[in-house]
Amino acid sequence: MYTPFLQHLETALNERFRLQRRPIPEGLEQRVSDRGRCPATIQSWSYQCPELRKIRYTYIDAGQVSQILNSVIYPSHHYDLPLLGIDFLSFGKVKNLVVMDFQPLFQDEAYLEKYITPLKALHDQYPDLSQDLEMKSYDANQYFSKYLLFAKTDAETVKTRVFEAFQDYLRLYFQLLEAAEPLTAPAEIQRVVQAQKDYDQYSAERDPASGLFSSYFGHDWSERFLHEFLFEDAVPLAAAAG
Ligand code: BLA
Repeated sequence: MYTPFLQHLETALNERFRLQRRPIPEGLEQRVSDRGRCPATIQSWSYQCPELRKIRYTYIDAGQVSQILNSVIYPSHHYDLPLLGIDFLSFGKVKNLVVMDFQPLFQDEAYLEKYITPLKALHDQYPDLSQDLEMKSYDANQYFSKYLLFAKTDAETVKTRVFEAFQDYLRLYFQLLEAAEPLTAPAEIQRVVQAQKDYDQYSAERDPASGLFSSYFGHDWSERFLHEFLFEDAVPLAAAAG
């Protein structure tokens, strides 16, 4: 379902950046489960380059049962750019949930004007993919922009409109990155370091996928996947407490 998206993401990255593999902890790169109704495979990739300190994407293929593409791009700490967040989920071909956003690190006016306002023109082209759905796990006002794509749609629309929107959002993101001025003041860079860490902490604590991971791949593997790969800069709650 999302294979063309995955291929486009890889091509777009390789056209623009000199990617280096970023190591994925032992055992987390790939896993196969036969617990569900359909065998499920989860596979992840991770890269870095001078402009982007962590690019990660994950594909879950459980055949007819579910197909998921999830990705986050973290710019280097000397860019205060939003993170690029992608979460495309299909369950049984009938339920398709697509989310894509420039995920703001800060919510002040000046920041939003600089990095989110440029998204408006694109967003306006896809009213069908901007459905104002309610978020249950996340707070829509933290790490999300008002111009996110957020829709429940059908498989045909995924292939056409969502694929177009995905390419457009990705292109604009790379344009903003190209135009961005690197930060030089240590305090400003430190602020970005902290904001990206806070994003990982927030996301690790709320990720609605942990139940799905556990059911397919077991609790222990899922915890490792969450804390050692997806959101590796989050401090596990138990460690934070004690
Ligand atoms: C929702 N994302 C979900 C759900 C799952 C995942 C299972 C719930 C779907 C449902 O309501 O039935 C899946 N999340 C994943 C997977 C990974 C993950 C597979 O992190 C990792 C491999 N989620 C993101 C990113 C964004 C995001 C980067 O990981 C930003 C674009 C958004 N996912 C997002 C939103 C929802 C969601 C907004 C709806 C949740 C809500 O209602 O609060």
